[in-house]
Amino acid sequence: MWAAKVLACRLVRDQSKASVADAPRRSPAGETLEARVVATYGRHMTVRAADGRRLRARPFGRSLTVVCGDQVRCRPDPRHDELHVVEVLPRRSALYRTNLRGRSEPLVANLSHLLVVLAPVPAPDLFVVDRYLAAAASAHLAATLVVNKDELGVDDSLAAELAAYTRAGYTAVRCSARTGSGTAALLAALPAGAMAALVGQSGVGKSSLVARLLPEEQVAVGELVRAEEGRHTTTAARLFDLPEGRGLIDSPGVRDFAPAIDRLEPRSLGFVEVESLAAACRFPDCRHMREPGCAVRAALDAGTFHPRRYESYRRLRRLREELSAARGPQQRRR
Ligand SMILES: Nc1nc2c(ncn2[C@@H]2O[C@H](COP(=O)(O)OP(=O)(O)O)[C@@H](O)[C@H]2O)c(=O)[nH]1
Ligand SMILES: [Mg+2]
Ligand SMILES: [Zn+2]
Repeated sequence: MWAAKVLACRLVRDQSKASVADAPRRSPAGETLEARVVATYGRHMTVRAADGRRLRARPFGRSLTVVCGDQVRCRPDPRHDELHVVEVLPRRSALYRTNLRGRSEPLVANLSHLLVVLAPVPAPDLFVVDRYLAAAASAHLAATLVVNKDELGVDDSLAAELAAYTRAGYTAVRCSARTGSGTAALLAALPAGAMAALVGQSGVGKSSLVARLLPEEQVAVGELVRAEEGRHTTTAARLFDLPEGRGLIDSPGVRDFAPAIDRLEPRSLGFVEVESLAAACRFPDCRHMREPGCAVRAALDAGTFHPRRYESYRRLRRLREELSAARGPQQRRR
């Protein structure tokens, strides 16, 4: 206990020493090195040092949350053949969600782009798509819709939904990891230096797209590899290098996604249509639910705002209120 305290003090001292803006990447005194997290497996991870070495690491202490894309400071753990992550450097951006305990947590960090993947099968849950788009807009990430498995055909109702996204200003890239069609357009959607994450429901083909773009990489696709990996080593997220300094993060499939409510843009919740309409609402704090003189409701009545997108906005507004109410008593207790 006492030893742990002393060690903690020493780490803090070393960290403060190392946080000088132009400190060398490897400081002999503290023996720390800066690295980027390129894969996470539960609490374990792989980091890549500045010289390109890939090393195993794990966070030092329970309170440190480290995600794929993070830039971290590490020190060797002499007892194990791995590094201790002692500090997460400030994130330029991150995708945050509300976890099952109702808390906000980052999923991936230092992104510029979010690629929200959907497919004709499994049947798309567009409310999940909308919540990813809302989180992206609120975090100032560029978002692109990726419609995979295009060779299976897009039915009229999905085509109508895609048209609504396009009218709202989103780009939808149609592609197929199976045939390779459209994958060049997908790459072209990412400018040089972009850091993108593939997100979306399980089974839409995120890992298959990575495998198609980077055929030489070992990418876990579908159930087969998941079983092979076993329960304890399931990859949470993995960063792949693309040409022109671009990066692509494959994240695990999810059934649902709730954005971090405290990070949503308060006026529009990250709905781009609402953002452009809200300036014309009578009240500056209009929630666009039942308020008089609401420009969002007016656009809905006039048929210029897609009803399903508005329904999605309303559900997220309610979810945000429910989650804030649930958080209330906790905060009072502190
Ligand atoms: N027909 C078709 N199937 C695909 C395509 N891309 C992926 N799949 C299949 O969809 C399933 C899930 O793919 P996976 O990449 O693991 O999805 P992830 O959960 O989003 O990473 C696998 O059986 C793939 O073979 C595609 O373009 N067309
Ligand atoms: Mg996958
Ligand atoms: Zn309004």
